Amino acid sequence: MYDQIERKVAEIRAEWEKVCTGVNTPQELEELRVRFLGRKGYIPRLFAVLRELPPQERAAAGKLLNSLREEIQRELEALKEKIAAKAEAERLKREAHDFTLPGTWRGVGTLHPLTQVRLEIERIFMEMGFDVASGPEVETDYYNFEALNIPQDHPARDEWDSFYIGEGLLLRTHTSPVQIRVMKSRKPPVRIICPGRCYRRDNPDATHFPVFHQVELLWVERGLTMAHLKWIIEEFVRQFFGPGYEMRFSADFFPFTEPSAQVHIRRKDGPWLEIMGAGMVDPAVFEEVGYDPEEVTGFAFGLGIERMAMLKYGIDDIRLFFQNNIRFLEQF
Ligand code: FA5
Repeated sequence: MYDQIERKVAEIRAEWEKVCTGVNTPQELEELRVRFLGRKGYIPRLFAVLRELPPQERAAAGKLLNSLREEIQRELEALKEKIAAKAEAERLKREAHDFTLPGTWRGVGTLHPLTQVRLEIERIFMEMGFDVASGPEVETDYYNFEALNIPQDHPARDEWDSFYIGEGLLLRTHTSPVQIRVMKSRKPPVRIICPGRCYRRDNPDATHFPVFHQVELLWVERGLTMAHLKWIIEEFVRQFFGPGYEMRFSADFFPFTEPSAQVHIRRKDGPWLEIMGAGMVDPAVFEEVGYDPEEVTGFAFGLGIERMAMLKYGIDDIRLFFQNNIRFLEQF
């Protein structure tokens, strides 16, 4: 009987040695484990036979069988590790990146032309010593009109057709309310600019849009005159446009400045385009903010950013700035 067991063990070992070299996947490995060690596998079946052996042979045969089982278990473990290592190596190879390949160019965006123009305007005035201030786009009737000497029912309100969004609240029609906010919060001298968005119920055409941008300027100090205002504007226009542009300064009316002016610019022999309203701060406005009009004088202007960009880049329709057409924007 013992001889038979010994022969069987040798047969199983021979078969194991034959098949174990051909295993490549975890599934194949599992099939082998079941074939040799599973509940109905070769080795457990042989253990069952062992019970029928006479006691004096059983111990020796059991030892033989145990060592075969341990050997196969050890080798299964080793194979498992080998297969896992191979799979990992293949995965790394498959997922490896070749960093020497040329990349896919996704393009770099550019600043919107209106942003570029705003930054350039800010740069010029900051170099002249102006601070940049800001104020809310949702404004009260008081700051947008009343404090600027434009009472309810004043005909000048017709010029600024407004978007009202509630009792006494509107989208600001110009950046001039920031003048009031700044003067109420600071003592003179004041020297600020304020770039920002404005809203009017204007029908869109080549030079108007319901949403547009202004830069407000305000300088308050002792002894400022219209000559200073004119010089600042001329110097700014010279720096911003360079040669090849003409400027025209003419009389205008605003309730919050006296005297008031408007400025037109044209490029070579192109059409004149109004770029700003300006003037000497009206004494009534100084009184409203608690400044003494006998002590200080000042001037202000409100400049249209879109109009500046149109003149600089030779764009004849303001609506192009708001269509977000990439072929248009890419040119800047
Ligand atoms: C004003 O808004 C005054 N607050 C300017 C001012 C400030 C005068 C300080 C005196 C002292 P006006 O409505 O003219 O003025 O607008 C000024 C500029 O804003 C215009 O010259 C134009 O360049 C621009 N602008 C006005 N409305 C529009 C619009 N719908 N679309 C594009 N630009 C506009």
